Amino acid sequence: MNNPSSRSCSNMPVNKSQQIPIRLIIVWCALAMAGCKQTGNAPVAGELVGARREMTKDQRMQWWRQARFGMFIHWGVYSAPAGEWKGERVPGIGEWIMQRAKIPVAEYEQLAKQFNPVKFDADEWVRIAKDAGMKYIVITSKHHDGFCLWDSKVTDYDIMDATPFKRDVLKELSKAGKKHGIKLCLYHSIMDWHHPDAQAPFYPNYNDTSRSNPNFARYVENYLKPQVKELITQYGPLGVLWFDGEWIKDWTEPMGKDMYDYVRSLQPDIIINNRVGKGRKGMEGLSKSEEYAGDFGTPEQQIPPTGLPGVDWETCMTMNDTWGYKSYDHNWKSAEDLLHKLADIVSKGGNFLLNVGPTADGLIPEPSVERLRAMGQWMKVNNESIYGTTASPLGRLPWGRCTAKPGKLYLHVFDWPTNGKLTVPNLTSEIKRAYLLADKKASNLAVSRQEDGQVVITVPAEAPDRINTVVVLIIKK
Ligand code: FHN
Repeated sequence: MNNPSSRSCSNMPVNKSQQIPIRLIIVWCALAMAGCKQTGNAPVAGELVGARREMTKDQRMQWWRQARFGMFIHWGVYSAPAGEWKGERVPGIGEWIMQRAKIPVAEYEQLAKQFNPVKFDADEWVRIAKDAGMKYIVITSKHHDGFCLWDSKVTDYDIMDATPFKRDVLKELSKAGKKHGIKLCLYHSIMDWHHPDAQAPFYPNYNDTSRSNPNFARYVENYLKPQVKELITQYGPLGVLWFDGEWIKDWTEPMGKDMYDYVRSLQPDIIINNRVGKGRKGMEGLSKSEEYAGDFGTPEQQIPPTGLPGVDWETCMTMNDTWGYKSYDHNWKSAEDLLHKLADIVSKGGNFLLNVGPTADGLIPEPSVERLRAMGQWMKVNNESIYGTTASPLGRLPWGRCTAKPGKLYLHVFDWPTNGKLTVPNLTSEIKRAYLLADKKASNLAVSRQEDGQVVITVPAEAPDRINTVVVLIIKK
């Protein structure tokens, strides 16, 4: 009597000829996947990976280019001292307090013992991002101080083993993201001030870029890569892996390329920023050339002066002057300024990654929530002029910015014409129709072309939205 399980586990009548092909396909898939994993080589666009064809870069970047707006979250044990050490205010960005206050590893580790964010609510954070009109979240899984916000098997210096909180924050955010349709992305620091094979021995100057650690390769193979694998395989699929801290002496472009391929072999459709390698031109953030590893450029705290046709880039920016929470940093940008920056960035073909620095008890500071709420109100009415748009074809505009879609232009008017005449320079296309995006009836606005070729649109005397009113132009393709 045959043993059913050995022949066909489903007990369905299966004829001999049918059995072989199915098994063969399964074995072949496994081999192909293993081959890919073993080589750690990034799959090539169009290549068959297991049973599916590899995505082109355009296909991989599609959701990201559509999204345009995301939330950056800097959170960790540095949120507890909140910019003060031993009663002294420590200048500079809050997440660098270990370096700025020259705190020895053993002393800094004690912070984990007091990190207990009982007010942390993953759903609440994801909802705040979603209601602001953001489509993805990039959270610091591990920043330069080495503390890990997930249950890592390669260290006890994490939220499960080193804190009284003992909840896997990344697991909860991953779940909430799936529930609310917000893509989870992870920031991960290559530089590590806590690990003995990385920069810990450089104390008191952990960020000493002239020094090298002879055991750094061991850190990469036995710690950095295994943790990256944990993050992708246990909290994925991720949208983006957002590397940082690549400026250290021991990190090289070949290591960056190897890491890029390794990560893509674990999740072929993932997107990886250009800080995986050494291509970044400082805070300007764009890559020196296409040779360098990474899928998009990362300007920091600045916006490129012009559009960059064919280049994927994302400006990351703070709402005040720090990424990690500082209790006394109240230098908040206004919601108006942030909305103008969003339109400016998208009008140049970029994404905007706007930061929040939650408190040690797990709350996003109220001034940040207020500004995100205001941005959300504008996005509710005007998101068509942001999502999936491309850079302006009109160059500089005196009263605002412009974003584009095939056959459509979105004029973002910051300075409303008091005479009710909006003049649009450099627009040669034939205009079919013009209307206010906020006007549900989309009533026609009068359009004329002056002798000097400039287009004039007659608009209401009052701006429907004093921060940014969008006028839509339907143009001949
Ligand atoms: O050193 C970090 C800093 O703490 C912060 O994380 C920013 C965010 O992009 N990146 C580095 C500075 O370039």
